[in-house]
Amino acid sequence: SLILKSSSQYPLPQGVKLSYGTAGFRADASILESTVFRVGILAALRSLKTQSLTGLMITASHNKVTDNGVKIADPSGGMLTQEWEPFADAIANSPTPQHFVQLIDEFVKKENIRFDGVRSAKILLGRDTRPSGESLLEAAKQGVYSIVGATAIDMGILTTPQLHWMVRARNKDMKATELDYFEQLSSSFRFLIDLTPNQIKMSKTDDKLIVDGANGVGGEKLEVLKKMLNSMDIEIRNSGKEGGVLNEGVGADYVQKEKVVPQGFQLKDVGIRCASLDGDADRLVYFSVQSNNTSKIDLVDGDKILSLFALFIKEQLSILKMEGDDHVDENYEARLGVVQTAYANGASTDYFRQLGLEVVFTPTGVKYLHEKAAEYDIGIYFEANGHGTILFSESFLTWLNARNNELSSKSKGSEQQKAVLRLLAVSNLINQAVGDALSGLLLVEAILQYKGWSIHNWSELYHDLPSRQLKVKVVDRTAVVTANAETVVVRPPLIQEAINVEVAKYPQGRSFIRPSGTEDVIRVYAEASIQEAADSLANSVAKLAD
Ligand code: NG1
Ligand code: ZN
Repeated sequence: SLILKSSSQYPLPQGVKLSYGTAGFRADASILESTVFRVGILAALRSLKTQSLTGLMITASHNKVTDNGVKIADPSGGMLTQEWEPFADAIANSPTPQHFVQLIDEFVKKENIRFDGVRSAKILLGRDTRPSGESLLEAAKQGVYSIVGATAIDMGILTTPQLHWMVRARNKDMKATELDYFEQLSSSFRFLIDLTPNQIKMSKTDDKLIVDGANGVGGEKLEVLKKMLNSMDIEIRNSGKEGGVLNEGVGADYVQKEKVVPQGFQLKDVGIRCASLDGDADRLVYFSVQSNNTSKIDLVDGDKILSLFALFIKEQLSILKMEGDDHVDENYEARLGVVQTAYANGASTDYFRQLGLEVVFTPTGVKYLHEKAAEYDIGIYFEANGHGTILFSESFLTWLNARNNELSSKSKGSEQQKAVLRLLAVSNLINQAVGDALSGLLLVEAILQYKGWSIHNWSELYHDLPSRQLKVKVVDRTAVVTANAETVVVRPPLIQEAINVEVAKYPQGRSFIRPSGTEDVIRVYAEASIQEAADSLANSVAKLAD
């Protein structure tokens, strides 16, 4: 068969063992060709099965430049369905072309995938700026083309969220080019800004934003977007054009984990609002340079972005509910939910509960958070590291549109109509497929303007509890099994009891361990009322994990 012939050209290197993990396959780029080729086939099969377009993205996000990775976007624009992950693992590790073809035959039968030519497979391909991306994209195309009748559409260099957005838009028969993406973001942003109360004007220094592009794809895309925003003062550093290395001493992962300034930021930036993207622009954090120690930053992480979004949405919902000349039955009880992981700072969770919001926890990994958030009318999810978005239910959007029409005739320009329009604008601005640093950044900027807030005002919403993250190298990370959204270890036995004993020694102490889904390590997280305590708790728990 065609698959047998072409897969013989992509043999699996010796000793490679890969797992689809939290974010697709990732490894040193030099060993990934056969994997990417096979994922090309997988994306085509997924397209045939769903009779829709799928996506394939080549990126290793915040990992080092010599790494790369590959993942599939489902027709919804979200991550590959979890049901297909075991098959993804099986084909990526299949030792010979013959075995590989056999696996595919069996799966095609089991899933009842038909090759009747009624509708052939279509896959949108994208990659980040890694030098290895070009040849890996070629391998992905070869994979796609080994399925008869399949089409690969090469979109070139994109951010991960752009690719996901395009897959979603195409399957909804909406405009889906890169220009459409920029137009949707910029027009909904300008629309939101136009709805900012007039009395609020920013002071000059609060106007400026400096963005660290992680020397990746995000900086160059933001340059394009910026031209369509006209009114915004954005300076982009580490765009990759100045010769810096991708993710090296720069980017959202570095800034969030190390809590230090990225390369290219210095003393003169004290007091200015700064943001940092990761290598494929699906993570966003904000920060400001500390005036007393210019290597240190005040971090405004994913949890705090979540807080700002939740606060704004909650405000708009309460304006909607205000009593006017409307009937109560026109009110829609929108269910607003906040979704976090165990890595969320405890102070953020307390803050949400004080606001009276419903908070739920899922295991680490966007696929879990996204799924949970989709259960609400408005579901907001974020990982502390800066990956997240806001999801709106179809029924709520339908209601908002109907409400807007009604208010247009009854009380045009009323506060209630403005709130409706703001919520609609947010649903167009914020990426509905996956966390997106560029759309997230524009929403943060719009809300700060709306509230007339500096980054300092925002940061003061609550104070993070001091925390520490460590990783422990182990022989077999799968030996650790967790439950309750990864907050409790169920295996090996007795570890959880020992963790509890340590935690009890510290005021406001909290700690958990879990196997990483992307690295061969056990991650340790600890927080406590002071930094020394968080450090010491993390260290003692790390010893237990070893
Ligand atoms: P793992 O390696 O499973 O902890 C990391 C991040 C996740 C997610 C994935 C995918 C932390 C603690 N973990 O997963 O949140 O972003 O990478 O990139 O930040
Ligand atoms: Zn990323």
